Amino acid sequence: MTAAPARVLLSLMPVRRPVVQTVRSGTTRGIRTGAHSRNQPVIAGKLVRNGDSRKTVICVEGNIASGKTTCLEYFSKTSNIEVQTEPVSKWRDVRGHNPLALMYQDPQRWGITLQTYIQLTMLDKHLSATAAPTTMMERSIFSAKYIFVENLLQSGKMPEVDYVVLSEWFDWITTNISLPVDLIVYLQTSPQTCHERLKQRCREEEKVIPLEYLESIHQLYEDWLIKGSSSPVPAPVLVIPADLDLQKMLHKYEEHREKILTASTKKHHTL
Ligand code: TTP
Ligand code: MG
Repeated sequence: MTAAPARVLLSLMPVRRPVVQTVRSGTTRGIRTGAHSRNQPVIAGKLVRNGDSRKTVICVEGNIASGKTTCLEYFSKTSNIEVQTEPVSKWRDVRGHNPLALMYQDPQRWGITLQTYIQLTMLDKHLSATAAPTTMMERSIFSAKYIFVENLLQSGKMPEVDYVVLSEWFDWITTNISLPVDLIVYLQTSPQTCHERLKQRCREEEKVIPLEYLESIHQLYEDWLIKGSSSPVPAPVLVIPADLDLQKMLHKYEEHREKILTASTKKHHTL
């Protein structure tokens, strides 16, 4: 019997119980919803990844160019941690199209296209199986929605109908699929620092980003993770000030290593 790829297997079961159900390998047959299976009792619970004992998930959050990838690269050298970098290359090239560039050119028209795809790729990252007991990921499905989609709406760059459709998808996903996060590491920067770093790294699509855009994203992050005044926070938050230069940041990560590793092994939080 060939081993089933865990990343595509989902089964409907109460969250955090051991998996007892056999699921066919490599197909979407593993995905069952009580609502659609006439002969099965409807089980209260969420879809969870199959065959995978509960692993620790840490999400690294922060403004554009706040240093998330550098932070992940640093922790990738720690045994027991597996790092999932953001699928930004996919957002720049999906079957030859570049929805990221299109969104920056015309957010009204292409915001929903980009954000729908980002939501899918983030869901995929949350559900991807990793060998290590701890996974560290760049951002999450939550910040894509609570920060970027919200920003498009609030700045008048997303038609309300697009926002509503994206929200319906997001609500369905988070209601029906278990996406546990154990710790959020928030790299807190000033928008000015991010603007400087952005100019230095010179990603073609991002040349049009003004300081005001980074200020809006910053404000939304602060409301979400510091004030707790906007959307639900799915896990405890560890704030790391991240305006310092690279070498000092690496020291900071070292200082926080134990805190990150121990905090993430405490109580599990499921949204
Ligand atoms: P980031 O997710 O901030 O990734 P980064 O690599 O720029 O950050 P860091 O330097 O800290 O590693 O953004 C990638 C690009 O995608 C950026 O142009 C913002 C854009 N984006 C959206 O437009 N919508 C979204 O929902 C997300 C998550 C990103
Ligand atoms: Mg990055």
